[in-house]
Amino acid sequence: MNELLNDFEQALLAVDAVAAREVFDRWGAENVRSEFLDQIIVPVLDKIGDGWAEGSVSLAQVYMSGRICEKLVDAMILRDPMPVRSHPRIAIVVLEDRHILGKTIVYSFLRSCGFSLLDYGCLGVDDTVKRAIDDKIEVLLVSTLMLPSALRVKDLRRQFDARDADVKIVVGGAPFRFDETLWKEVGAYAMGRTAFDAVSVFAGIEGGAS
Ligand code: B12
Repeated sequence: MNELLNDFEQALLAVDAVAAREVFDRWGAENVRSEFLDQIIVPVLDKIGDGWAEGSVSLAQVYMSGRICEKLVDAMILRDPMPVRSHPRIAIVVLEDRHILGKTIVYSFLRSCGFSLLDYGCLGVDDTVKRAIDDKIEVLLVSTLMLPSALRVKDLRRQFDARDADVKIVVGGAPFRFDETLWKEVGAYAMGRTAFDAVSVFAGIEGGAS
């Protein structure tokens, strides 16, 4: 496991997409392929992000690491989608942020599990509120990677409440993984650490949990 993590990190830092793919294939020979996301991609990108914050990794390396992972995720997730199932009206957005990889993974993963959802891309608070109300969204998945963006979820909640819009906000992304209570502070309905968590949140909503 450590060897795979290390080899994947070295492949990303060297901007070597072929070597990154080779690590993914090695993983897939013995493990559940979709677990590559949370077991390898997320921790390695976290580490690369820390390296950037400390000054040992360049922004270009961070950027290219994200691009290589995006391509890998696209290739692995959308292969065998399940039939569409019935569920609340769902949309996903990257709020006040440009870090799209987590959103892309959650979106693709949910679609591959048979959920049909709208993808709003990257939007600010006002546009998100307008679109969610126009589309009669019942569950809004919000991905943020920067703390200031995560804190804007409070404004989102306030604006929905001011319009009497019963939209359940489910949050995810690094700030919520780093601070386990932040989702409550910003008024979210729930938080997911991984793409898989979103599915259990929906199960709770359909089962009447609140
Ligand atoms: C790649 C990256 C970039 C890339 C983004 C490429 C892209 N197309 O997305 C680039 C180079 C462009 C970039 C730019 C910047 N970045 Co940056 N970046 C990262 C890095 C290294 C990895 C992020 C990532 O893609 N992770 C992999 C994905 C798959 O993980 P994830 O998003 O967490 O998603 C998983 C879960 O969280 C969950 N999930 C995510 N969303 C949701 C939503 C729901 C509903 C659910 C259920 C689950 C869920 O599911 C996913 C899969 O399991 C992080 C480090 C980190 N620790 O996160 C820094 C990081 C987020 N960046 C940071 C910063 C500061 C910046 C810049 C401001 C740098 C600059 N000075 O320009 C800009 C800002 C861009 C902007 N306006 O948004 C900081 C944020 C610090 C903070 N506290 O706010 C971090 C934490 C780095 C650091 N250690 O300082 N960045």
